[in-house]
Amino acid sequence: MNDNKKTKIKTIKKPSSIVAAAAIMAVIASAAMILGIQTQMSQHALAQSNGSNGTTAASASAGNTTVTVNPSQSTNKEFWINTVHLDGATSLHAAVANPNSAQNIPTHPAENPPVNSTIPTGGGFRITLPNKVGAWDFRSFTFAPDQLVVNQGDKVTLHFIGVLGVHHLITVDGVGTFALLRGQIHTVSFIANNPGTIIFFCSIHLPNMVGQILVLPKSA
Ligand SMILES: [Cu+2]
Repeated sequence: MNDNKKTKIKTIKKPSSIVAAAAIMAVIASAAMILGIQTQMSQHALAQSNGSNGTTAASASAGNTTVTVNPSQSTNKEFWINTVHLDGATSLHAAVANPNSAQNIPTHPAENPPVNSTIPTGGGFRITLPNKVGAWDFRSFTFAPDQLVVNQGDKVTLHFIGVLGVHHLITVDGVGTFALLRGQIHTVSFIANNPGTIIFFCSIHLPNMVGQILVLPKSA
């Protein structure tokens, strides 16, 4: 229901003033909520009356309310981008092996890290070498999502969310650079005037903490 609501709000034509926009959006939001509740109730009734076929009928009914957005139309595009690191660790069972507990008996010893592993410098990767019981881990930083697609002329809003990693120093090419700590949200907005690719990256965690915004050319 949230997705439907967002789509409805975003397809409203550009209002003449921000105050008018806020008022209209508030009305639309409450209307969407009421409609959403009614749709849900009628789907429930439909599902009940159709018996075993109810799920299919409800899906078809919801499908009829889909709003089609013209891809060449300029709209506001809003994204929430999390800072993430992926961690791969050796079997912890090997590290906490306890002969008195059947659950903690390791089925195999911890594997060794690759001998000739070449990890790029730049801070985006981290490997911790095996400890005294052979446990080691490997970390890779990234953004989620890291691939965005917008249309030329869109107003693009990016909310960067500090989730994993203590500290990031993020640059959105042509827009600006800012620090981001865990627990912070930093928002940037810009108009995607030119078709092409806009890069965003964290200079502390290169080369892998990088994302791309693909700006599709406006159709003639
Ligand atoms: Cu970073």
